[in-house]
Amino acid sequence: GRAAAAAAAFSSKVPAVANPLAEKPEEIASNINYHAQFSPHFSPFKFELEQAYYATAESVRDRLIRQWNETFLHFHKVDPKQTYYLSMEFLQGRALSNAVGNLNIQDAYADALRQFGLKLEEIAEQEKDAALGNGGLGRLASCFLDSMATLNLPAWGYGLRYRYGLFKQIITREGQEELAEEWLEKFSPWEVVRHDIKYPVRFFGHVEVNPNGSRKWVGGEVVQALAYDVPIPGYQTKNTISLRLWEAKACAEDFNLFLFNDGQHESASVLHSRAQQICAVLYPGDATEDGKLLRLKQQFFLCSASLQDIIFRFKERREGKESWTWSEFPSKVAVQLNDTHPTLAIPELMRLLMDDEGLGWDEAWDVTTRTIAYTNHTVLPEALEKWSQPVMWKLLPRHMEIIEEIDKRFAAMISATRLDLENKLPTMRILDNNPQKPVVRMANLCVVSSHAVNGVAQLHSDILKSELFADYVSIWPKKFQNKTNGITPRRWLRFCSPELSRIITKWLKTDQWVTNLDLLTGLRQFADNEDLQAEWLSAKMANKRRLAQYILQVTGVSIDPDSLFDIQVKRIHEYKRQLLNILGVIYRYKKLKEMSPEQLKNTTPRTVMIGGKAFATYTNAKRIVKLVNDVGAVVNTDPEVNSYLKVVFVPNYNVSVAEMLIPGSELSQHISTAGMEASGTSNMKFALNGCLIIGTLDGANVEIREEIGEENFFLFGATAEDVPRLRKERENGMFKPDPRFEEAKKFIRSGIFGSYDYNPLLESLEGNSGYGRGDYFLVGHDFPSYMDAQERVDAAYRDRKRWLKMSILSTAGSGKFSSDRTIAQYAKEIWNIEECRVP
Ligand code: B1H
Repeated sequence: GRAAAAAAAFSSKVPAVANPLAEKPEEIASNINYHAQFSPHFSPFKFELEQAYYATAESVRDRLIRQWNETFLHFHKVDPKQTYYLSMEFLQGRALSNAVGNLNIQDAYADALRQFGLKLEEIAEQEKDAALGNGGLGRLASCFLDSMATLNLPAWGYGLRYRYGLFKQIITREGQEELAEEWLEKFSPWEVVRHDIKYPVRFFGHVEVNPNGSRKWVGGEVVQALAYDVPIPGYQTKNTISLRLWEAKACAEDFNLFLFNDGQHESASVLHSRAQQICAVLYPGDATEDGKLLRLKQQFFLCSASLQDIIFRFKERREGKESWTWSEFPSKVAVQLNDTHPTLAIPELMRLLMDDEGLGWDEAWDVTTRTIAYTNHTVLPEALEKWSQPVMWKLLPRHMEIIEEIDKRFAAMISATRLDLENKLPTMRILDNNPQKPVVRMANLCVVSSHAVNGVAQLHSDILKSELFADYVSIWPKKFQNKTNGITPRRWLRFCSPELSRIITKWLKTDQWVTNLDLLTGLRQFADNEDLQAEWLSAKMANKRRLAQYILQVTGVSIDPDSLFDIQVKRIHEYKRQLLNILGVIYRYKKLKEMSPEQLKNTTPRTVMIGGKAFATYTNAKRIVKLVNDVGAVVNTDPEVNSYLKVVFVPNYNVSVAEMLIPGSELSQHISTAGMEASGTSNMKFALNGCLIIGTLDGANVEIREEIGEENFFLFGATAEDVPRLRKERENGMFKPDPRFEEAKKFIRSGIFGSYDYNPLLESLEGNSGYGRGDYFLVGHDFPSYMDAQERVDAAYRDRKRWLKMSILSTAGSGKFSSDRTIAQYAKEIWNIEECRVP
């Protein structure tokens, strides 16, 4: 059929002339044809979807490379101050549709592919997601790269080239199972290996003291960091910046040919396989000592390679200059730490400046602190990194000396001050010297060594100042800032919902909103307009039908596009309270079962979709996944009520799945226990796509509600301020559960959802206190107000005009949440960098 036709077109119709700058569809087709023949990855004369994807991607890459090189040269010539964004995670997702969209050549490519009988969207779907991250923190890094390129900022991303990204989730009878996701299995057209960019990174070894007193880290094992660059095109600009991902390679001489020829094949290549482990997987399990050590090695590998590269570039651009000093470094370099994962950049920069470049402590410290800034992304105690001191002494002996010195000088600075008298020093120090378990507190090291520390939403930044970092605020009141997160409007509206985008452009009479998202407020004046509402509804319906198609394909469950599409997608975590959602669904199901046919007719039909991955060793999270699937299996096959309620677990939630779900959503749930979700970013994506939010006053929900108006937000639950008191009351046995909450739990216990043992999950909600007990996340407390809010949702949905108005106002009020705004603030208030546009 189509593949044969495409192959015929491929071999006959198109002349084999390649012009990488082609703009006309015929020329683009010929360029694609050229790549199909001369950049082969498969046997000749095959031109099915997969081959067509590679040839198309390579054709698009030709265009990127030209402007990418120009950007690099321009930055080199101008030598502006540059930002380096260090992150253990980048959740890039697919690149092809983003690249043709940002270059604004999607129509030409769609036309060209049509000549082969192919559709651009189908070709784009061939691409595997680059999932080098876990969730919001990694996706934020990727949105930031898009904004930095679009704003023409001189900036780089630095990360690791994991061979296996985040696992692939499949759902079996047992619940979630994890499979390795080999995104590099075949070949990625979006990375270029730079064989000339290579740095040695050392582990273990010892410190040598030279006769002049200077110190040197020697011995141990050395691996090479090899650069792979990924082009990041800006939207409608030539500027194309780089995401540089490091791969670990053993040195050639590490292969012991003698041993190998002696038949000792494994021992001969032990150093090779040890090097390969470093970039094997994102977030290796760290339950064991070896796992922890590997994770620490990964972090140091990223920091050391990136800083050597940054220093090399700084020196290269100073070459031939009459005189320069290291004190200029912070006026050319800003390093942003994406959470504490790259904290080792601090002692590594100190080491490179002192031991390799010969600076004294004070000078090196001044340069380091003026260069480095730190973003905190969570206040959850279990996510605050603490590394064992003995492990660090073994792996990084010179860095531990430096950390000790930073700690000593910090303690001296505090000693005899009010903080010391109030006995704050022990918790403020970087080293926790508890003899049972001495650790390095990475967040404290970051706060002490950075010139700026920021949270990711106003409420979160306030909590950092009043709780986690409160004691430091009196010493450095100006160090603490807020930078509310954002999302790129290109991927998260313009490309994932072309229908809605066209309507917005038509009513605003401009497409400038794509780079100036505040223009969306212009929709407010039309929120009641019947013509806009009709167009809005038809775009939503088209997106809902596309989503229903997808759900049928991946789960076999058929859902009704006329029902209310209610979605909660995010990592599965108890604080995010997917359990509250599913308990609400269970209660709804029970009530539907009790209704007369007459009553049933008056209910609002709902399709509840829940998706997300549970960390492989997080047992309660896996139980929640299982419960959602079990509830779905019962509800969806219950003929009495299944036209009023469906429950779907969406498997393998990732960036591409999000691009399908979010445009088709009408209600989304952001229902974390107040004070626990630092920001959330999918809340912004949903609101931007005209989806209403049911949520708590947590993270960026607070600001979203302010922007779109409280009447357009379904609010419920305790406030962050209430939470500590409510937890105390709960411990003191003062909590009286709502009967609806009891009824929902009892329904699970009745066994209606199967024989799986849900007791541990139910027990976590009960008792007054204790490990895994006592309802730490206040599901029971918030349940009644959650159910009330759900009733307000149902009522609002029955009034179609009112709902559409609220939906339009959600989009209209989302302008603040563009990552362009966020990045402009970082650039001005932390990095002090300016636009450097390629002419
Ligand atoms: C966020 C993480 C995180 N905060 C540890 N912290 C990790 C912590 O692999 N690890 O060890 C990985 C990730 N991720 C998220 O960051 C917050 O929970 C969200 O609320 C926030 O929107 C996002 C971006 O700021």
